[in-house]
Amino acid sequence: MNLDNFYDVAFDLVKQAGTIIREKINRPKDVMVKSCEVDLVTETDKQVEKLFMDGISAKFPDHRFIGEETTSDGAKIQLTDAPTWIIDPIDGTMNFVHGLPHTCISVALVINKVTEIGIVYNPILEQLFTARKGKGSFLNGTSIKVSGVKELKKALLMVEMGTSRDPEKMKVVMENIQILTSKVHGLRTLGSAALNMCMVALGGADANFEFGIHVWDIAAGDLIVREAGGVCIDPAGGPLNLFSRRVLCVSSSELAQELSQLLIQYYPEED
Ligand code: LIP
Repeated sequence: MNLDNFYDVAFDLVKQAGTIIREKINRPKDVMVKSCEVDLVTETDKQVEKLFMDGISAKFPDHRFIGEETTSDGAKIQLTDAPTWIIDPIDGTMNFVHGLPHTCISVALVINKVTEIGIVYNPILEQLFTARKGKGSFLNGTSIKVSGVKELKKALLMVEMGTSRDPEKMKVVMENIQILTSKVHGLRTLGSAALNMCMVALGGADANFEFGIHVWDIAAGDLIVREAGGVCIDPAGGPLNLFSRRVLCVSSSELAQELSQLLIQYYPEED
């Protein structure tokens, strides 16, 4: 098992994917809807996912994949102990469709159910976040650390509406925003779960939570936050389950505890 080799091959493919995303973002797009009118996919999402999977399969034929555009048909995901790449070819597809430059490719390698590699690349703003288990997190090759902020009243929070317009889910999103607005420094939305998490890793934001995300939105971000010294847990407290469609990532365990006690919880059907 040669993790350095896996990383180098994935890194090259992510950079190639970035070139495609950069070339396509300001061109007319073929946009299709998935679960609802605000859950979008484009030809570029599919092209990038294929490029990554074909490139990995050519070098490592026994590796498996969980990819947003090849897996998100509602079937339950089976994670085995085999090396498995979890891919979101374009996280922030809505931003990509509109030409808003907060969009990225997100890939993670999980072996024996442990995340070994995480890469999130925004090729428009040239932000390349990388992490290897036990080796720290980096932005464009420079080491990054979470802010360490411990109090909610001093925290900048990344939040999202998500891509579901289910009334029950919307109610929880709105109630949480209402509760938190008066308790934090500020709320921000980037429109990409992976980039929201990377902002926590970078120390530019202090916390991020979302209900309804999928494993491909958060697998890489989870490692990048933890390797930057942050905490990723279930929003109600307790360990993070990558497949539970719930995430809370934070700059300190104190802030994690304060937030998890305040949040109104929502439990989507698992991946
Ligand atoms: C989306 C994220 C968005 C989040 C949604 C969804 P997609 O991913 O980027 O920030 O709110 O839940 O996961 O569909 O653009 O890959």
